[in-house]
Amino acid sequence: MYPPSRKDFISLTLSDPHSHSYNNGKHRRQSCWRKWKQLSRLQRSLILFLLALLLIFGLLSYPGITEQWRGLSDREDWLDLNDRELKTILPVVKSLFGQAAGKAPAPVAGPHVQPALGPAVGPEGVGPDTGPGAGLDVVMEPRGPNIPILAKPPIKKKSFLNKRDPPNLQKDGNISDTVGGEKQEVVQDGEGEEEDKEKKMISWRGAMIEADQATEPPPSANEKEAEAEALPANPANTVPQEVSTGTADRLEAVRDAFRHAWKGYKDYAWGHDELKPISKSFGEWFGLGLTLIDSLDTMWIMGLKEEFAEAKNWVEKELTFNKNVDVNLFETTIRVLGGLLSTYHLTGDQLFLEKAKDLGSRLMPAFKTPSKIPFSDVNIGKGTAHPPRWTSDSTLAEVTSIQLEFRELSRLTQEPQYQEVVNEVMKLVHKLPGKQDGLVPMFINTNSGQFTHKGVFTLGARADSYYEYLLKQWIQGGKTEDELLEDYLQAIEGVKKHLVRQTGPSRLTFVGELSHNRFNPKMDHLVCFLPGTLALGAHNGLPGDHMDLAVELTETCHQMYKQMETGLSPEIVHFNLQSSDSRDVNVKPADRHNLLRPETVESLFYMYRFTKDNKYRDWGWDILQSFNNYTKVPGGGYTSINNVRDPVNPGPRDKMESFFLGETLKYLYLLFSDDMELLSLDKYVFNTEAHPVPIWPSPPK
Ligand code: DMJ
Repeated sequence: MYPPSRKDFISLTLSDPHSHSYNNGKHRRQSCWRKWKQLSRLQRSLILFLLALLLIFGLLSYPGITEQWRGLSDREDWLDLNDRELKTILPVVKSLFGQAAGKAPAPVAGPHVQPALGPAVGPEGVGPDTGPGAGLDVVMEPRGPNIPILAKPPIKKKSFLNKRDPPNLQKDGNISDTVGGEKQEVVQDGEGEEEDKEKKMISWRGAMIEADQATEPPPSANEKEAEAEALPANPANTVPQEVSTGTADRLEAVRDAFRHAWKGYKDYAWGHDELKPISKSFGEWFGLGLTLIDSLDTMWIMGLKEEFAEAKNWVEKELTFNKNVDVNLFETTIRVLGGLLSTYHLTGDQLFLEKAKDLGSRLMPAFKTPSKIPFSDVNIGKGTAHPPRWTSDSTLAEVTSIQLEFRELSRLTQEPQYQEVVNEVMKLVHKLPGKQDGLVPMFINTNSGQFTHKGVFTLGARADSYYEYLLKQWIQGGKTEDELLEDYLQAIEGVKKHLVRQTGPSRLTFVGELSHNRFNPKMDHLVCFLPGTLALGAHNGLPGDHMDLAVELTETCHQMYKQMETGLSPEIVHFNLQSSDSRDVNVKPADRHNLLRPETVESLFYMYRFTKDNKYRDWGWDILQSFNNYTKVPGGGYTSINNVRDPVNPGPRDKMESFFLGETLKYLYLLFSDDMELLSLDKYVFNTEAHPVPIWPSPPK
């Protein structure tokens, strides 16, 4: 080898037809240098100019630098305003452990022995008070020795299986702010500046799929025509507003909405993942009957016996996990495993537990990684797992929001391996460097176990349910797992310090994002889970100012609906920090869609349960009316829409997400129910897909 003799040259590769045999680095560089010297001054200037241009483009595509250039000036003022020392948290932690928990710290060593299950839930006096196993106290028998199936995972190089396409990141969506060097939005407004382009992406919990990745063909011309007819063109043509607002009427209105959604699913998508209500067809994601399973416990709670019986029959006869299909670990866990476990708890029917066990064991290969941070995808038929094709990273929220379900599975089956693998993830994340005052980056590498894409913090897509599950695991486990509480309290302090701000015009409190120390007043609708979680924490003895923040954020989430022409929130809003401007909320054209998401009604449910303030019910009622007015499809089903600002043409997207039945309608029903014992928040904790699992009974002292 010839070490280069000098380093102060520009290395250019100029094609030289006579230099094929050249493979010596030093000679090649010297030759380049000679060529360079031989170029005319004009030629050299031209090349240097081009290189400079390339460099500038390269720098501009790096978000942190871009933001500095754009010169966001308001960040520092705000940081000063909200600055709090972490040390203020620690006494809280201490006092909490002394008072609220009232116990010496004790890590969860294994599953609790007996689930103390109450009788099956009967809703509002109309529900299935008798059903398979209703009223039974289910006692699980120990299943023999607890042998973890995960010994030391083999250290092997990551393999990319070509099962999923690379991401097509949405320019103005959530992920693109950090991935692939896309520019981050740092200025407000911009509404009307961008073209209102047809979006090809559908966002779910931060991951993106192309609309045309679905298995069915794109809509034909006829289908498009049908689409135009299917949705009412303006509110005058819509279903008349409910005039009565009594509790019973509201409950019945939610049941009606569910029945209507279910009718579409049953008629056109039975046993498939999602209904496409406009084209009267279906979409397949994992081929597991997602909507059907997500809906089971909602039907039970609403007392829809007939519908439940039909669905149960499908689970019994048709549902199989023994199929060669790649599923997303997180989505399958929260929707399918969570749905089966909660239905088991509500009904006591062993069928659902057996299915849950089968699925849980098939998801376990995801954890066989060098770092023990699970892969995003598992083939439940083959028992293989892999990351997405484009990266060996997993999304942080995805690997830290499967714990409630796996832990519960261990408790029910007396098989500790499920709990062990997910607890290990939490332990690793707990001590990982790269957090900022408890806030976590959005990605984690499955090989190294380290955070990647550091410096970007959000409570929205890709990070949200990490925070939710810190608190909920702590509650599930009987408030004994100190590290979870510590991480949660620290994170909420981090949120207050770095992400919470108020709008200029009306002083609306919101949660923005932080990218390399630059504040971005952007908030995903997904963040609207936070007020409910904060309220749940305060209800469980956490600081009172968490509840104050919850009240303010709930108002903001309500405004995200109220200020839109359809009364429905967009996917993402940008808040106005300037007091001179009269608008609080701006929406970019690419963010105007509504996917029938649940987060705001979820928080309304928690807020009503803890305050009994009727305004939360009224806000929920308004939202239900808006769903009926702008997303209800005649003939059956509801659809996500493209434009919440255009009541004349909201732009149906032809997709009913399973969480509309699993979460949105369930939370609305619970919001309007006067029965506080219907899934009492002192007995159950809801997973991030609204499937309730029991809070574990305290171990015997
Ligand atoms: C649901 O799948 C879950 O609520 C998840 O936590 C977030 N995304 C959707 C609903 O918006």
